[in-house]
Amino acid sequence: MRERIVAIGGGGHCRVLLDILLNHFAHRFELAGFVDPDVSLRQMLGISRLGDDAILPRLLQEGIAGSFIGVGGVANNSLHQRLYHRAAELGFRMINVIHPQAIVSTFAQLGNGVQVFPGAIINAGVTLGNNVIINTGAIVEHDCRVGDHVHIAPAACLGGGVVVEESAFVGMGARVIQQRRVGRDAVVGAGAVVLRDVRAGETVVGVPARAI
Ligand code: JB2
Repeated sequence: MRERIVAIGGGGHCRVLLDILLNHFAHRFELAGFVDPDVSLRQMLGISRLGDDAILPRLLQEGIAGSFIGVGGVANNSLHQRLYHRAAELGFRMINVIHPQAIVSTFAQLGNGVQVFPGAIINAGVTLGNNVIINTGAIVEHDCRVGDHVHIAPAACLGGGVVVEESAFVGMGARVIQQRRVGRDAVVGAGAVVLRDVRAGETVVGVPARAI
């Protein structure tokens, strides 16, 4: 039997997730709809808006037991993080959405609510926490440790053994050389090249990356 699931958030990030689920996982999941506070939204890719977050407990009671966070956010993971905690606390099973054309080593460990987009590569020995986004074409080299709620944006690259702590954001096309650490809540700007550790809460940009 297919698992009934609901998307939380119905913007651009959700569109990519719906596309993956509808095209590749229709045999496993039945998309009941999405919840979003924007009342002007009706449908996305044929999937209906069911209401706002207030209806989530009722959906659970109706047997919609699975969910995923459809909000990505750029440089700010707070909404993505808050919605994940709320859904998990309510009791939803937070599903992983892994595009079949992503390469994920069988020697990588993935948490719950993990999203891996087309063309991403995750090599052996990697650990991804809960609610992590590895966006389109991003590379996570061997033995990286990526904390909860981290977002690695499209085409970003983490060298071997990099640690990205909870809720940090690595922007599009950024590169972090091997063995460096990106601290909790830090932001690495698009295209930056990180040669030294980035402190918690710090924003770095440029080549080589410097704090701003
Ligand atoms: O509290 C909320 C809430 N607040 C905003 N609950 C729920 N369920 N949904 C919420 N939203 C909704 O998230 C907004 O009403 C809006 O429909 C959606 C955010 O859509 P948006 O397209 O603005 O952002 P996104 O996070 O889906 O996509 C951004 O981040 C991605 C990683 C975009 O910049 C994309 O281009 C990017 N790829």
